[in-house]
Amino acid sequence: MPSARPKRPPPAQFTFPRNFIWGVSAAAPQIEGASFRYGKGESIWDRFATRRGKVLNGDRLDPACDHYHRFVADLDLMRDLGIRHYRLSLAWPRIFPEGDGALNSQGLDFYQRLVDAMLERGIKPWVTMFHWDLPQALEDRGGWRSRTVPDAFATYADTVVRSLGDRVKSWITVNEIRCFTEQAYGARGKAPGVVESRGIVNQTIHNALLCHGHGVRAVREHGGRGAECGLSDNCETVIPVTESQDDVAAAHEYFEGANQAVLDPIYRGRYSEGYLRKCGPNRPRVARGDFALIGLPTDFLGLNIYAGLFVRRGRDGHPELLHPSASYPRTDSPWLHLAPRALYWAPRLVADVYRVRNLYVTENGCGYDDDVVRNGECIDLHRVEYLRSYLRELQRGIADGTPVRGYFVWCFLDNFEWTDGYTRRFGIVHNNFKTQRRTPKLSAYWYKSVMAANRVL
Ligand code: BGP
Repeated sequence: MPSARPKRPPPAQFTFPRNFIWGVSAAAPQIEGASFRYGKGESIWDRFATRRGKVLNGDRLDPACDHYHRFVADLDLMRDLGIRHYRLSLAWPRIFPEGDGALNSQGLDFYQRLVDAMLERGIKPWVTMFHWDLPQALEDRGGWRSRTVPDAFATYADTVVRSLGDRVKSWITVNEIRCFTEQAYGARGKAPGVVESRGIVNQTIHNALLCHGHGVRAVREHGGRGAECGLSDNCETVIPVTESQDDVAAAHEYFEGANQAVLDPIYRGRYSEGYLRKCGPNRPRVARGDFALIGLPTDFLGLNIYAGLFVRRGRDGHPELLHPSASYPRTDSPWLHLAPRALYWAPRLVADVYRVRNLYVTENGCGYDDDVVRNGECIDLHRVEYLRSYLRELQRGIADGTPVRGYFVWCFLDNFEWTDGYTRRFGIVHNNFKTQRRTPKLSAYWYKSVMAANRVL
């Protein structure tokens, strides 16, 4: 006899959990413009961009998307696209032009107005305290090599949390430590673009970790009720070539080894023996109390995930890295080959290795140079397919139990894409940099429908 009870329909395929957070990301130096106005101080990126050959076509950070003057219209557009969560960053040199010392109240005012305008439109702010725009004045005093930066950051973090903490409840301390340390002091690709000894590079990482700790401390001290915080990390994203037990175990081992410098101090309150052995005489100088600060408990971990490293169990029994061939599909960013399974494996490995219970994908997206507006439309099919294939893997991970609570597309608007200037477009909204006209791309409308359905369509 068939039961009389009506059966509940199975959950629709590719559905995300209830209350899943959908959002978009951006960063102050990439969109605001007004680099030298309203009391803002120079950042290391403002300076770096003036150096010959550093940024494609000699592009500067001004006017970028002129978001400083156009934020009201940009937030209206966000609201119209159904965006309810926006990850933005604060420009440190807009608030403390010299990094420490005198406060520029116009800078704080700007962010007060911006956050108020977001809340009026039902958009929740997720605020990153630092997204690479170190005040140049601090670089002149040693930059990330020196503890001057964490000391100054402590005051900066206290100041921003005190002044915005009644309205901002989700804080991200710093964005992608390895990018503004290793790639900036150990390679010439990111500001300030100098090559220092390994010992100095390791010290820049340690000093960045101290800033993260101060960010957490500031949120605990001044954030008020319901305040949450975490880091946005660009850990090495490792993908087992096959999902056999052996390859998964190899990926696990590789992941642990590759991400110790940043995640061990934060989650385990120390550098691992293996890391210190690898550093040898170049190990960072650690002062008393550093790990207590760096290891302060956080509420979540943000992951910025784009490409992935393919690993298998090698013949010698060790994890073996496999390199994509020249014709492996890529975006227009040479480093960004397509690896949708990164969105399955990176959160899963982080959660397993470091026992993280709340994860957010704080960035995921792709850059192309040929997003053009024709007849009022920008048909970015490549981006729709990229996002769709990655999100399916994210959903698969969540269905398998990985605790990912939300996802933010990088990025809302085409913007100043660091050394790629205005050439590389990552936005779901097209920006014409001559007229500052915004045109939502096909991917923006597609993402709107995904957010509304809470499901990959
Ligand atoms: C991340 C940054 C973003 C964004 C993105 C694209 O590392 O946090 O700010 O720029 O990558 O990267 P890129 O400009 O290096 O292509």
